[in-house]
Amino acid sequence: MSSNSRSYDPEESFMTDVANFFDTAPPLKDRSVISKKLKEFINHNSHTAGNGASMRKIVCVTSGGTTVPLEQRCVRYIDNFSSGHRGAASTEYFLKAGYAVIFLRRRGTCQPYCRSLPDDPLLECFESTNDSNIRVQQSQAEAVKKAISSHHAALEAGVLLKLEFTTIFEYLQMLQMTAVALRDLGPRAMFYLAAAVSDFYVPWETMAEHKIQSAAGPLDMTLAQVPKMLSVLRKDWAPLAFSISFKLETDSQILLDKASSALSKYNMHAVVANELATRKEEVTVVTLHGKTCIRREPGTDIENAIIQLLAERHAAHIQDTLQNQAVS
Ligand code: 9Z3
Repeated sequence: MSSNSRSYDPEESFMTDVANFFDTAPPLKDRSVISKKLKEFINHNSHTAGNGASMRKIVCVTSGGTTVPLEQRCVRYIDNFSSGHRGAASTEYFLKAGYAVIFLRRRGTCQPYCRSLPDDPLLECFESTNDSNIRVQQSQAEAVKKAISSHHAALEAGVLLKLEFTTIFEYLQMLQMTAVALRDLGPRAMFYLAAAVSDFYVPWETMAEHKIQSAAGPLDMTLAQVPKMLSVLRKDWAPLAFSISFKLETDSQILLDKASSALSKYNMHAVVANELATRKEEVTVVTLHGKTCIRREPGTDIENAIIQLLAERHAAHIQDTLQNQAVS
């Protein structure tokens, strides 16, 4: 073996894939605007409440599915299923629990406080009057009032920041920006990663520029693997933050094993395991201390109990981290 030949290092190869992903991704169009919003939001919520362990906690909730474009001037894309209900409902319960929330959602998916409104609120909540004015339909008045006042209250208090993505490229760049911006918060930051993130993608430089032509025959394409950024989040972007990922399966036989392996492989603090068909009724929260099954109680959302449990675990994480820092 020559003196400069090097053996394969999987960690180094992974970090090269991560760097390649970001280097070749199309840059975010409004990066400086997002960066400014994040800075102001974090600054505002770092100075408003308490000190030490009692200071305001900030959670980044991701929500909705990422797309994988097949063409640079995108006509077709692959999508990941997620209505955004989990993220939107969780955001409401986090706000209720006193958290400030960075809500990173797929454009067009469910938003906090809109869950009780009809699918098309503009067309279904309003009606025109005889004198050509517009008014809220009586049957929707309570729901509309509640949605508007809760939403405005959160924005006015500066405890809700909404950011939007569509593609896997936008999502991962925005997650990285958010994580790095939250790093100084240490254990007070939480990541609640409910977005359904693509596992495979077409690297930008190998992607067709124009619409792929059907006259060329059947489409045969190889998708590259998206580097799993969960471990980078834990190791580099925000190592002290309390990080929760979600594991979605359609086969209940493999769900809990896959969740446990995600917990250790990506060094998560908790993995919320859910099955597609029953996700609104039952989840299992997997941590190093064991598995907790949560079922929806009648008259409430399952997210109510999920956030209660995670907020308790997060408080313990903050205490532990601060104690360790004081000792060392
Ligand atoms: C989830 O498992 C979410 O709970 C759902 C929520 C997407 C099922 P809805 O938005 O559904 O309320 O309709 N999210 C994570 C899905 C995911 O892609 N997880 C990856 C995986 O399972 C890990 S990052 O491999």
